Amino acid sequence: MTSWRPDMMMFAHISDTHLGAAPYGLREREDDFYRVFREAVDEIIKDHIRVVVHSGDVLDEPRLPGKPILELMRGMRRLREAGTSTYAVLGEHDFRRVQGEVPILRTLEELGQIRILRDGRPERAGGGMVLVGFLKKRKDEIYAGSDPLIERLREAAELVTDIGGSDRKILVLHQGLIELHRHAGEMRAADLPPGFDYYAMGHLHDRAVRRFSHLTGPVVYPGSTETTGSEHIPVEGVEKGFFLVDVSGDEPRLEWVKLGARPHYRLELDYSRLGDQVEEALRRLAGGEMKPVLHLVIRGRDIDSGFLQAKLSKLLQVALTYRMRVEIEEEEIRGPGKPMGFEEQLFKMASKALGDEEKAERATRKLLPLLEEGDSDGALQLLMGWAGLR
Ligand SMILES: [Mn+2]
Repeated sequence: MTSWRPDMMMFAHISDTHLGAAPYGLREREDDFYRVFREAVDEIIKDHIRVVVHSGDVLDEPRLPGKPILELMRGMRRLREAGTSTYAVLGEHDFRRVQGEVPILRTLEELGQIRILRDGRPERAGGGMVLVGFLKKRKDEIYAGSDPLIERLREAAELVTDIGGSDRKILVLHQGLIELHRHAGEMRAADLPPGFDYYAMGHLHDRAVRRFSHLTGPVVYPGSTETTGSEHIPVEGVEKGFFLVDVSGDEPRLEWVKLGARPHYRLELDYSRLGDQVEEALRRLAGGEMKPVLHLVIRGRDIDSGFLQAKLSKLLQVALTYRMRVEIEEEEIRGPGKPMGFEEQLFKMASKALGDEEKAERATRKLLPLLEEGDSDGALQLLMGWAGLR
């Protein structure tokens, strides 16, 4: 950001840094998470950003060895020394639901390195920005329970309407929206309250910026800063980073800051042309700055795992590691000569079950079509006729 001015209302929105994660148990992958985190801190300091909003999952686990905590503390100390304040909500990876347990982030707060947003309590972040955040809630705490989140959100929205009109209001949540992710989503966008200028979201690891007609600001997921494994991996790879957000105007302006995360590519391979395709991939991926992680999809039939492994292991010349999924192509079921149709198969099965071709004929060619049409009267008459009652 070259056009920064001291009067700008700006913050960095980052999420899901998952420090301490080591996908596939690889040391290189653990270091990737630290590297992009340091890079993010560098960018934030370089751009003179005074406020950082972290939407949760700062750490990968509530209990961690010293290394990730040291990385976090160094980053936070550098930000503090640059005059930058970091505000965070806790994601499910940052704390354990155990009575009396103290989250690691709470110890950093004690040192003045980070501020944890307390449920529904507005916090002035300086620069005319007001933050309201909530600790990660489980599905059963969102819509039910003694103190459902949706009620608290409504209260929070009312609370911030009383705050001066020129202030910018930012809601910080570590929750997945069902509209964006069917499986990882826990709540509906419709249940987010209007009244905020920006909805700083965490939990979903794919980047997303969405507008909903009932809301007064964009709903933004920067996604995780490194690839964690829950993302959709396209053929062309994923991009990781965070947002710089300028809320000084009527509309928030977002600037994407790309981080040097390790590349992840999806590679679709046809078993019958495996050798050629592997060679082609070797040529294409050679000489990259950082060895990628490959997500292979192998399609074919009569797959020999020894042959497969031998061919694929060549990819380790250019890739850090690879994951693979094998999709077996089913052979079509064919009768002698021409393919057997569905009705024919059904008739054969019915004949076998009833032990009588005539009954099977009646059931599949006369009764079934009537039932399929929902003609229960017709079906009943037919049955009564067969039973000699009509
Ligand atoms: Mn996460």
